[in-house]
Amino acid sequence: MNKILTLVLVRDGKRILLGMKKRGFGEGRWNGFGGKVEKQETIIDGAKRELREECGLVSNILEKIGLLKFEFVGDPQLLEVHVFTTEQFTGAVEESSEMRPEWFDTTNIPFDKMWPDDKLWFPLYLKGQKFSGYFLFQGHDNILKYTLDEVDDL
Ligand code: 6U4
Ligand code: NA
Ligand code: NA
Repeated sequence: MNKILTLVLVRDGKRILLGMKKRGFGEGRWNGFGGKVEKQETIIDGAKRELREECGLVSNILEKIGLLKFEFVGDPQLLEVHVFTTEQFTGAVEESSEMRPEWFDTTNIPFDKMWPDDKLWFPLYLKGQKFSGYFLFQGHDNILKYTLDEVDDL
């Protein structure tokens, strides 16, 4: 069975909020906010919870924009990452034990310190195009093959 994860990208005009992951999966990389969906919650509720836990922001208007599947050589479990975005949120950005949030200009996204798939699908995200992708990784740095499609519905 796939492991279901969420990823939330917060936009404020030309800026995007990313978090430096301080521990665990993706440590040392800038990423959106998110994590495992818990048994009793819906995917979107999991996304909202992780957003609040990891950066302090509250949003009730998350728009689904992408579905990403990741496979790692040697690991039979597929990761299924549901990607959301929002421009409407309340609260104040706060550092958490897991993430150090920082605003970036969308013309200056730190792709060198992000998951390598991000530079492939961010251009679609930034132009408002929904997407669906699959990435086969060797370790955490190398993409052996991938597919990435623009979609109308997710
Ligand atoms: P705990 O330890 O419970 O806080 P949890 O929050 O459940 O962990 P976490 O933080 O390990 O899960 O979730 C991984 C996060 O990394 C999710 O937001 C999805 C995201 N992610 C995983 N692979 C990714 C990839 N290749 N590219 C990307 N984000 C990825 O942009
Ligand atoms: Na998390
Ligand atoms: Na979690």
